[in-house]
Formats: sequence, structure tokens, C-alpha cells
Amino acid sequence: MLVIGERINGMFKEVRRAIEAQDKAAVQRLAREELEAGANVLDVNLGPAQVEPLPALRWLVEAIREVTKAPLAIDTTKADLMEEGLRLAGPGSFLNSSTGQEEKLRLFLPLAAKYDASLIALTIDEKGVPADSSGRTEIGLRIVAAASEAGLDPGRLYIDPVILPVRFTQPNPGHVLGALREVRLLCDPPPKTVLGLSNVSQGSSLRELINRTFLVMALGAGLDAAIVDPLDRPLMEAMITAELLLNRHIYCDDFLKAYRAGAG
Ligand code: THG
Repeated sequence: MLVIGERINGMFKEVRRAIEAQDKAAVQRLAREELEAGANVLDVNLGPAQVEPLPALRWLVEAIREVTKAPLAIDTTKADLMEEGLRLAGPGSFLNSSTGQEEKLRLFLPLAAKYDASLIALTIDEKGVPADSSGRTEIGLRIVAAASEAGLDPGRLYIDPVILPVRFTQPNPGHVLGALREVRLLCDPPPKTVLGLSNVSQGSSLRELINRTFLVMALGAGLDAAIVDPLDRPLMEAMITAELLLNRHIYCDDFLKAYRAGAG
């Protein structure tokens, strides 16, 4: 599974503080920790920090780029921020995210091409997040068609069926699993799929248990990538074990160690 580290997000108090105080070392430490823990890509989101967003995003991306060449997922809904983030992050980045709305796709598909980026697109339209799995699938198929028309390599399109907190929307996780299966079944070649995993446990106690249980279920439904906290060690171990059981890695008694050593 492609692991996208969620921690560089102004939603976390320590990151928000680091952005506001321009504390480069704090951001760089987080980037290193996420990568060492197994992240392949780093999500970068300013969150609700009280700063001018464009210079703040520039500062953030440049600070990360001083310590790693790892791909970054620029996590914003604003086109001007997205373009500047992709430009500074360089080729191989992720655009996080478009929706299925036509005007968003018209804006973001060309940006993905211009900056040689993968595109994450949420199954959201003018009416918001659909109430069931087939509504998500329908928007997903529309996104796949638009991306194909724009010439995006299907291996670089990630459909995100939008996981919401189970505490407030209990049927939602089941609908997300349905949409993951349906989108893959109905497209040839299938697009990749991604989730912002930690959404599922927002407002709940036992957050980590909910996160790792749902991650395993989503892997069973074919999930390719997830935005997760790679510093959550039991989560990463559950992911590695699920992939082993799904025959995505070769079994050996020391499979956790082997995976971490890069032999997975
Ligand atoms: N899909 C895509 N991108 C996304 C999401 C998604 N990006 C943002 C988000 N959802 C994924 N990232 C997070 C990061 C943090 C949390 C949840 C999702 C989180 N934060 C604590 C909270 O809200 O309780 C912050 C509290 C704190 O510790 O200070 O849970 O779905 N494509």
C-alpha cells in the first residue's frame, strides 16, 4: 500500500504552531520521522493556521525539500496554492485533491499534467458526499472518464470515496467499502483508490483501534493508498500483516522486519 503520511497538517497543534512561528526544525523533524516510519509520500496541509497562505505554503514546502526528495501531496482546495505547491515540490507530486465537479476537474486535470503530478479526486459533486455507495461509484466513474479524456495515465489517478466519522455517520464506512469494490470492478484498467483514514475515528474514543480495523477492511476491498499516521506503529503493523495475508508480500516468520528492511 502507498503510505501517505498525514502529520504535516496545521490541524495538529504542534504543526500549526510551527507554521506560525516558522519553526523549520519542527517541520523537518516530522518529515524525517514519517519517512523513517514507512511513509512513501508526505501530505502537506496548512490547516487553519493564522498566516498568509501563499508564503506559508512556500515556506513549508521549501523547509521539507531541504531534508527530503520524497513525493509531497499538496493538500488544498485552492487552485493558486495548489499550483505553487506543485511547482515547488517538483515532478512526481500528488494533487490532493479535486472533486468530481466539472469546474474542479477542468482546473486540476491540466495542473496535474503541467507539473507531472498524480491526481487524487474525491467522490463529491454539487450535492456533496453521496449517501450511499452507488452515488460514490457514479461520481468515481465520471472522474475516471474525465481523466482519461484529459490523457492522465490511469495509474496516476486516485479515487477517494470519502470516509466520514463513524461516530456521526455509522453507515458511511460500509458505503465506502462498497464504492472501493464497485469502482475497481467497473473500470478497465481500474483507477487507484485512496482514503484519508483518520477521518473515520474523529470524535471517537479508541481512535487507533478504529483506524487500524478499518484500514484492514479497506485493504480487503482493494485499497491502494491511504493518508495515515505512519507513527502509529500498531497501524503500520496491521497494514503490513493484512498485505501479507492478501498475498501482496511473501510470507516469512520475520515478515515485519523483512518488510521494514525493504524485502517485503
Ligand atoms: N481525503 C483526502 N485528503 C485528506 C482527507 C481525506 N486530507 C486531510 C484528511 N482527510 C486526512 N488527514 C487527517 C489528518 C488529521 C486528522 C484526520 C485526518 C485528525 N486530526 C486530529 C483531530 O481532528 O482530532 C487533530 C487533533 C490534534 O491532535 O491536534 O484526526 O479524507 N484525499
